[in-house]
Amino acid sequence: MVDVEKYLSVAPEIKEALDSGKAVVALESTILSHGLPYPENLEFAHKVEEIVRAEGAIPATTAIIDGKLKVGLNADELELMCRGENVGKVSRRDVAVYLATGKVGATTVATTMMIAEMAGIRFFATGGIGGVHRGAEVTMDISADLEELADTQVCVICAGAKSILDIGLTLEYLETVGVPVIGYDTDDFPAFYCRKSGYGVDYNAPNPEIIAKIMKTKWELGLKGGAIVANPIPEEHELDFYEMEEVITKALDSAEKDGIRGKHTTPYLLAHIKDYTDGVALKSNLQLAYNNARLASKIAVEYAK
Ligand code: PSU
Ligand code: MN
Repeated sequence: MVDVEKYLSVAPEIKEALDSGKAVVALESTILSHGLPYPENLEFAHKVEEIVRAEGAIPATTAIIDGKLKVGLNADELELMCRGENVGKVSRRDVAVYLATGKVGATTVATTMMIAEMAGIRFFATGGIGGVHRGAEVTMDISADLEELADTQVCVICAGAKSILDIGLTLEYLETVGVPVIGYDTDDFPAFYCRKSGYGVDYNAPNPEIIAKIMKTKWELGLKGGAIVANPIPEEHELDFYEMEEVITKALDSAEKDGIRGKHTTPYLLAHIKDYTDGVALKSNLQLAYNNARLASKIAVEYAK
């Protein structure tokens, strides 16, 4: 028998907000445990929640702790995720294992979407999504994030995808599985640190209101799945595309030499990019994620009206 309530642990403030139809924005924890270094990630974890609140929405960071799908983490739980000791990276396939064994798990985009949908949260802000990896025609390394976007009714606000991925193939995959890719005030699909990737979006949405309306329409129709809102990094924090290409190529070469595969690939590449850029990329990463939290909150507030 399906019994989601048994596993779901929603913080009282979030439950109250959901019950009264207020805007709530989900946030992931893999970015904390496996995407950003300590202690910068801890400052980030608190600040991103403050940004959501400043826009009039309630933040809901998710994780798997003590056999529960946690929606909303307290300060100790945020610290635990940010220290990242013995914290696994949990994608859809890992969820039951982590719940049943009591292991602590950081939620990826895919898992955060799952948990958000179970709790009734429609909007989720992150940095970048997973996608089709370069060389996937041989490795078959395609993030579970893409299938989740196809199936789960959550709208993901991100800064596009890092070019550690094959962005062209990622967009093809999203088209195949029916996921709208909406640019926020842009015709270009952004490449995380860069405002342009060389690929376009399906639709340029000029404001949060229209994005809320598109999502309402999709879900009123009963269409399964979510959408991507691609929000370019603010110009003042943008990095040079060609310099980042060089850094990413170097990280990919290093991963190849070290024989990195599967779920370890993305965290490995992120950590190496950070090291190669001496913290410059880290600063941009934080800023684009704040920017996404701000937009996600505005959309969620519109949707709640
Ligand atoms: N891309 C980033 N930063 C991240 C991630 C992706 O630029 O932190 C994280 C997200 O949690 C995403 C996960 O869901 O990595 C994807 O991992 P994989 O490629 O193994 O599916
Ligand atoms: Mn993968």
